Amino acid sequence: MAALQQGILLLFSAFQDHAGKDLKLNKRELKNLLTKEFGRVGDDKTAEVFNGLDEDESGSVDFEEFIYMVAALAEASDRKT
Ligand SMILES: [Ca+2]
Repeated sequence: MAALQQGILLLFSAFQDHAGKDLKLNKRELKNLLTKEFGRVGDDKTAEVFNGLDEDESGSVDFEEFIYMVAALAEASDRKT
């Protein structure tokens, strides 16, 4: 399997683990995901990230919106090295 395809499947699997049946993250689910993947995250930071991700202001973060966060994080960590 191509590396990119594998990466996307991993991302989707992490997203799916937290998003539940509706495949959308609410604020609590996003906090769980951030805590699991990045360590303890406060409510203020969660709200900040959530509001930044919820492009269409639907009150939830879908996979497409979630991908933007991953891309931004990848870019940020790329700059550090
Ligand atoms: Ca949304």
